[in-house]
Amino acid sequence: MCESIYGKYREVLEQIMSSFVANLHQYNKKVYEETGYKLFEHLNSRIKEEESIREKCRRKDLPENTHSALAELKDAIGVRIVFSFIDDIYKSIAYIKSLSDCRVVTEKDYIRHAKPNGYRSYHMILEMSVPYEDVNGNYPGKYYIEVQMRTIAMDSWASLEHQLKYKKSVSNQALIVDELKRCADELASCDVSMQTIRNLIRKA
Ligand code: 0O2
Repeated sequence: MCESIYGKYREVLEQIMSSFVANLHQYNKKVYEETGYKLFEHLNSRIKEEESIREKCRRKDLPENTHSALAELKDAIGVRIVFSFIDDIYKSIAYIKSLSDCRVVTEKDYIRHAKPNGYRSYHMILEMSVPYEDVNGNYPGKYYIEVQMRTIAMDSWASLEHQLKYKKSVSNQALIVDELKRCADELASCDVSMQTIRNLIRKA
């Protein structure tokens, strides 16, 4: 069996991911204790699978090695946080930005600026400064985490749309694409209404 592309850093990646996830759960708990409401519904985290990261190296014309996987590509660690309400996404972004060991490398607000296909989500690449050596020999090391934040509606839409990618030939492709776009826009409008209703309930 060939060696993992993550080499000796695999365990470090797991540790960085668990500590970031634990921090977010802790924050969710604190907000719940203060307000009686959860900030986010749930979160999933993963180390990108061996084959996916190798395929991404090939797609980006990078050598298939540990340096590419950890320093050139920045989504070896992925965390997806799913919320009920849009405002809570922006509140969590502010919290993540306030963390002392974390620097935001890129941000893409596909919520305010949806992709043409209707995809909505907020993406951040974080550079974490951690007490482990990194692939460039730095200590503290720099490791990256891709964070995706979206509402429950955006999340179920993205899962459905993702299925299209894995279908080789789809009959009615154009119709499906149109319907997905229509559905994304309707869901976005419901997300805004849900937020407004919550605000009204809180004010009442
Ligand atoms: P996977 O297997 O999900 O991780 P880059 O990461 O820089 O090469 P890009 O497209 O510039 O790619 O980054 P972006 O826009 O931040 O998207 C990164 C991830 O968001 C993708 O990861 C998808 O998971 C998700 N995503 C982006 N656009 C769409 C979309 O239109 N539909 C769906 N369902 N998901 C999307 P990967 O690496 O493509 O794949």
